[in-house]
This record gives sequence, structure tokens and C-alpha cells, in this order.
Amino acid sequence: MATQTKPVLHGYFRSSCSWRVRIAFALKGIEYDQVPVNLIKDGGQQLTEQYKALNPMQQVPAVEIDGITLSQSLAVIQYIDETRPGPRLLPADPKKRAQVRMISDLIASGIQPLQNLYVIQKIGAEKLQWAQHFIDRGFQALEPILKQTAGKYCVGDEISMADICLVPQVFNAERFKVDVGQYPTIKRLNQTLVEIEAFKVSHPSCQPDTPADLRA
Ligand SMILES: N[C@@H](CCC(=O)N[C@@H](CS)C(=O)NCC(=O)O)C(=O)O
Repeated sequence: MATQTKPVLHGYFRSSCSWRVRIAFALKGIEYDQVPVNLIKDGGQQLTEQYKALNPMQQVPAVEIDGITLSQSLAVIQYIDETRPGPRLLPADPKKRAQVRMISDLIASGIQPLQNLYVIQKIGAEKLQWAQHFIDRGFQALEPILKQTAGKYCVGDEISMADICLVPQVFNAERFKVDVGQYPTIKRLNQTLVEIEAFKVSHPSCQPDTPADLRA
């Protein structure tokens, strides 16, 4: 059962995985507190012993909720969905639910980890090409899948965890100068989703730890 205490999100304004959780909280109308973990400052605050105690993977997000601490954004989103009222983030229909998980995993396991900070820091001078290569490779797979599954949103006409994963990944793609115009379905879905309030209020440009020069 959900308790009355507000959840606490340990995250970073520009982290796509933290953004996923912020979108889920916003879609469900859940109030939460944010504790910023700066992934760059002091060599990365996620690497401190204090943070490691919270998330041994030394990544954001970590969420304190209902007396437990969860990391892994998809686990957090599914927990929120299973314990909070509001719009479903995973459809009731098993086929659609599987499609939502397929798309979410494609992004969360097949794309984001390959362009994550600790990976590209190891790549050195080639990091832009590396990130572009793996984002393009993932989007080349995602585009025909979404062509089959999408209605107004990634799977049919209901917003789901797949949409929550898509928008931050497109944001990352644009940061790495991937031409998203090559993927018309991805582009169309993203354009629709970014106009929705829950995606706007959770955007990296307006978080408590967003630096002044990146604020919208
Ligand atoms: N599978 C994890 C991935 C978490 C992750 O990669 N977080 C990134 C930010 S989006 C991070 O903390 N990176 C820190 C680093 O690379 O040192 C999730 O979905 O939460």
C-alpha cells in the first residue's frame, strides 16, 4: 500500500532515466521531492560512498518510496503504476503491455546504456560518432516497430511507459546531433508528446538543479 510520505527522487536534470521517472510522477499526479545528484561536478556525485549506499550501481535515478529504495527507472515506473491511481502506464491488454515493454526495453537496454556518460567517457575522442552510431542503430530498429504499434502514441492511443522512454531518448539523440528527421514515426510521436503537460513540467530545462544558462 502507498504511504502518505512524499517519494524522494535522487536524480539529475539532464539524465534521461531521471526524466523518465519525473514524467511518470507527473502523469500520475504524484508530488515528490528532488535531491540533485550532479553527474559532472566533483568528478560525479554518483560515485561518492554516500550515494553508493543508496544505489550500488552509482547511477541515477534512485527513488525512496514507501519505505524502500528503488533504482532502475523501469522498475520505479512499474511500481508507481501498480501502487498509485491515475492513468495506467502499462495497458491492461497483454499484447499491448508486451509491446510497451518491448519498446521500453529496446530504448532502456538497447540504446541508452551505450551512450551513457560512463561509457562515452571511456571512448575518448570518438565519443560523438560512437553515440550517434548506437542511437541510429537503435532508432533504425525502433522506427519500423513503432510504425506497427503506434496510434496517437507509441502503442495505440494511450500514453504508456514506452512514451515515457521515447521522449528522453529523442532529447539525447538531438544532443548528440542525430538527425531525427530520418525517423518520421519517432519524430511525429515525439512532437505530439512534448506538448503534453507532464512531459513539459519534467523537462530538463526546468528542474531545481537546471543551471541558469540551460533554463527555458
Ligand atoms: N538502467 C538504469 C540506467 C541508469 C543510468 O544509466 N543513469 C545514468 C543517467 S541517465 C547515470 O547515472 N550515469 C552516471 C554515469 O554514467 O556515471 C535506469 O533505467 O535507471
